[in-house]
Amino acid sequence: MLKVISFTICPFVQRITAMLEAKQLPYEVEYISLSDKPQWFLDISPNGQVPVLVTEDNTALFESDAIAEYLEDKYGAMQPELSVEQKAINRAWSYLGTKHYLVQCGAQSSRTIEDLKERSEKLRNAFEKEEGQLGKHRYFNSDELSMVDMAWLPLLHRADIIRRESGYDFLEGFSKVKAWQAAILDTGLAERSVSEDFMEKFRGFYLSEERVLGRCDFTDCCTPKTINACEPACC
Ligand SMILES: N[C@@H](CCC(=O)N[C@@H](CS)C(=O)NCC(=O)O)C(=O)O
Repeated sequence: MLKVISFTICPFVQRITAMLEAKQLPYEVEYISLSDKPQWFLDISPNGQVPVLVTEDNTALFESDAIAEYLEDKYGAMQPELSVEQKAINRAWSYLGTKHYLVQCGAQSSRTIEDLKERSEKLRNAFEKEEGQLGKHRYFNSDELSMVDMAWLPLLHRADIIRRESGYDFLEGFSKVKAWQAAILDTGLAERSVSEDFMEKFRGFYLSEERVLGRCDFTDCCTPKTINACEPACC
């Protein structure tokens, strides 16, 4: 059986587990501590990072882009009819999403309003680009799920959690991205691609008292659009 080596709140892992769920492939997950990586993991992960996918032939694959392409090649593409150009475009939009995983982690980790402002702006630049692409279909460029939807799923899932838990909406003003987010969350893939204790771990890390998103209630308070001129009374 396929096996994913994972860290509970890692978005790169979630992209891969979401693909496995979308393709309805059976897999098991082994969680490791990133602050105390086991030697067996270092032996199979040249970059020392998760995800690692151990294939049915017992080959260890690393780097989420490579793993995502492997799953497409080995188990059937999500959009089998794409031209070479459309595949390249999909890869590029997927990359724009995955390139922002750590930007979102940074924004969520902000300890001050100033940090949150600066970091959300970077993240929102990517959502703004998406806003210009969306609108014709249910998902990214089709009424069927694609690689691009899987690459953006962790960002959209986390934006939804942050809005529900803190009132701060990374997607404020992006109506098409919000519709896309709703369509993707409606599939149930976001919940199915994380572990049962995901919310507990996520809250413990990003919504603790140290983090501005944990400390403040942003409902009726600073928003990404007003944050420049905002004197937060909510913190
Ligand atoms: N480029 C890698 C990035 C993966 C990544 O950054 N994973 C993080 C966890 S979310 C990690 O393993 N960090 C541990 C480390 O860098 O030592 C990929 O796409 O797979």
